[in-house]
Amino acid sequence: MIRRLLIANRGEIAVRIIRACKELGIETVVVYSLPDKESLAVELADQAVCIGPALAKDSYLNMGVILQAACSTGCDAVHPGYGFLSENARFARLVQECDMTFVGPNPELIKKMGDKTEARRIMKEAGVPVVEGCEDTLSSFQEAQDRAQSIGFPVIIKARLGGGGRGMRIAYHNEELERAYTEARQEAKACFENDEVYMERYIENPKHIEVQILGDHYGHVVHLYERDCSFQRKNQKMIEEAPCTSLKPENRERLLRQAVKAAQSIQYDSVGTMEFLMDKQGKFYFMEMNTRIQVEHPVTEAITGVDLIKWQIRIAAGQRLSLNQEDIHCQGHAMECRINAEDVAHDFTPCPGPISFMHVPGGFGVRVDTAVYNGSMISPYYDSMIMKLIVCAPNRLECIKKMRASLEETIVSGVKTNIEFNYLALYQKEFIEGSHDIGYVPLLMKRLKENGEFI
Ligand code: MV4
Repeated sequence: MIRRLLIANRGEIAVRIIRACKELGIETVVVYSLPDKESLAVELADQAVCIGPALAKDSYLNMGVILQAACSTGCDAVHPGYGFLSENARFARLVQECDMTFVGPNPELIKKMGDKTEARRIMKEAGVPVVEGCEDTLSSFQEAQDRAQSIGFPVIIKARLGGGGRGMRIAYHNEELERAYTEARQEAKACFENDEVYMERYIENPKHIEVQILGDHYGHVVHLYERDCSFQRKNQKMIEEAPCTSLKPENRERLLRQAVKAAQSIQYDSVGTMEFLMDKQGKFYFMEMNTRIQVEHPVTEAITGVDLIKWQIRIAAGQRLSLNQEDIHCQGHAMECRINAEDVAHDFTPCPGPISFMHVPGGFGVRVDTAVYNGSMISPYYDSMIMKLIVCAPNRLECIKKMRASLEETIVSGVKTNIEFNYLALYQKEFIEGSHDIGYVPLLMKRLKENGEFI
């Protein structure tokens, strides 16, 4: 088993990992940047090592200093959390070369799934439905035109090394294709230092559904049901829930079966997520696989009662996944609201600053994951999420009501937040029906502005 684990992350996920380690009897070392010196994670970990200044590239993305911190404190494992180095195959490999356990999948799998055309090929091979599109990257604009002709508009151009929505452009007509192609390549080059792009038919107004997977080193793979993450804006999820109520039972069964089959086909050996889009006809298509723990993992924990971080660590340490599919049940409904320090009225611009006062809700079925406290500072250098509010109840409507009550109770003073926006969403017809798709947030924003909110 692991004795001492380094957490290469910050904020609420660092705290979440520390808590899991305490329960597992593992000592923790957290790394931090200068502005994070007073953070909750630094307070709660057994040891803390300063790794540099605020800019992520000089601290939380600096592989050299992080590995040095891990070695010099005698760690035998590294947990990357989400974001930062969590899907960096080179980092994972370096951790292993330092004779430490990387808490995540085999680095080869990170690399494979990070290459979106490769992931598409693998999933297609495994018999998982993928959207109509090209199996290879586009070699010229001429090829893009030919492909678009045969696929039919609208099409989407995506970066080979992309994911999470960066390096993507949609073309609704032939006239928009050249620009989409050029811009996608430019953005891909800037973000991923690789300008290779590929093309798919664009699915209009789908739902974003993802399946939580857990696999071990011995070929045992299970799913922990699905999440509906359709309430999002510019690829930033805002409300996530489990299960997805608009999924017909027969489609759910197929989706879950396909996701497990996909994970088995690559011998997936950690926590991971298979991301799908579901169109208006209820057909679903594999989009990409996330080879990390995700922000929204607590909604799955709430409906299954399974501690995903503890299993992620145990599996990395070589333990067998002793959960069988028959033992994993989906009970009730869970929902997460991400509370961000942002100005909703001004295009959701981040709003860093000091938290002068904060009150978090509680009660039966309410969980708050945060690293923010009275008097703490929201730094402009990192993302603006200050807390995750997760509630669970016997059914979706009760869950929505509990979320409303919890949001009413929440107080965050000193910075602007999206609390009220989330609250208003929970009273909208489409949200209550569960019929909202990935295009819903801008629609809701327009409606609220017309009603005199957020102007
Ligand atoms: C798509 C798509 C529609 N059609 N691919 C976004 C993140 C990445 N995981 C894949 N994404 C999408 N891929 C096809 N063929 C729609 C999305 C998408 C999206 C697109 C534009 C604006 C917001 C979006 C939110 C979620 C998914």
